Amino acid sequence: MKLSESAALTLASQTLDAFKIEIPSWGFANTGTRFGKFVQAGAASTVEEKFADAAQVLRLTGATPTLALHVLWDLPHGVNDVPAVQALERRFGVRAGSINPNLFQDQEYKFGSLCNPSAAVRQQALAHVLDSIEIGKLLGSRDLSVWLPDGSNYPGTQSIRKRIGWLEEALCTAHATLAPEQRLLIEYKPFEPAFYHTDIADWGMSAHLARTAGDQARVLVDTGHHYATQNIEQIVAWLLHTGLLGGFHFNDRRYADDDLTLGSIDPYQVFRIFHEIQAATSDGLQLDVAFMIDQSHNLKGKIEATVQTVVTAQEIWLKAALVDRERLASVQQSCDLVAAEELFRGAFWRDVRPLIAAWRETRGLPIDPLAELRECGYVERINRERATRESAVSSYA
Ligand code: LRH
Ligand code: MN
Repeated sequence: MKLSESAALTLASQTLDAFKIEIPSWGFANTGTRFGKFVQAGAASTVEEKFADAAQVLRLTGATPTLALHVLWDLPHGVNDVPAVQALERRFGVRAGSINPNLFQDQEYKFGSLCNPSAAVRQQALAHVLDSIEIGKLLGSRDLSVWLPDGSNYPGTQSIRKRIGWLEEALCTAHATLAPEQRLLIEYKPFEPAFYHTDIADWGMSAHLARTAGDQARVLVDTGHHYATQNIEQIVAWLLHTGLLGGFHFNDRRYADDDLTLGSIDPYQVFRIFHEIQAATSDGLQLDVAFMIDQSHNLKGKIEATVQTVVTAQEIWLKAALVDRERLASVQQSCDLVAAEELFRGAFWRDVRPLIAAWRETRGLPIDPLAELRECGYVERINRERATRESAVSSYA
């Protein structure tokens, strides 16, 4: 049943009012690849500047109330930095979002962090995770998002099964310290920086660890952490079916974990993922899925790339909301393949930008956030203000 324009606008308003996506503090910092970093004068290097930039993105898009924090980059003094972050939350009207421990930059983690054969190193890594959980409690942020670079580079050099045991133990201990409203999100990645085995390499391993850790643990799907041939929306369907889907790190890639801007390479991929979530919701599944962006903006302007990403996510989320799921269910049931595909893809082809512009107008948001960013002079101002100091170039690819 083709929606009337007013019905489409009503649906668009409901859909976009509810759509929130978290932005990463590290998306505003100078980052690069192992081959080099192209420094941007206006890049943020303090947590204060990251909150200021996040406030701009919220002003322009209305969809990003929380900022993901990476502990050693944003709270280098651990819990002692919490009051300063709380002051920034009040000043900039952006709340601290997911708390991400850094288990990948300390020299001790050469052979792993929570999976390291050395009990002392495992203890050190666990202590950092427990600190991060404490920071989350004090900030009232729900998700503790764990990613491990742990693995090995050569066959026979590590006991894969022993490492599984150490990991289960550490995540159970961490889970036991969570506050009732907190969640432990376990992120998987098939390779890099390890190139023979990675301890949490796929959704099945993450799902097992989540089940073993406890009922506040979930799986985090980073869209860049899949082999090119993997069907990510099928993995999402399984995690929805098993109640283990906790959240996403959205980005895009042509080859591997390229951390490019969402929808820049394969916007239809994001549409297929969003459809699985919206279909599960309309089938009555109670979902609690955190949408987060995890990108590194090495060449694009960092705030521009973040605004572009949020706008693209809003567009694709609304396209997925416009799928006539009732009709789709019936042509799927009757195996009318072409009718199903045309209906499904038809929603993706639909240009929803006029609908979103109308919604922004009703919400007092800039009709064209990217144009407003260019006109408001914020980027020019921070380029001037931040150019004076030696800009920190954090070493993360
Ligand atoms: C690892 C990862 C992880 C973050 C890091 C910034 O590739 O996706 O989520 O800790 O990027
Ligand atoms: Mn990630």
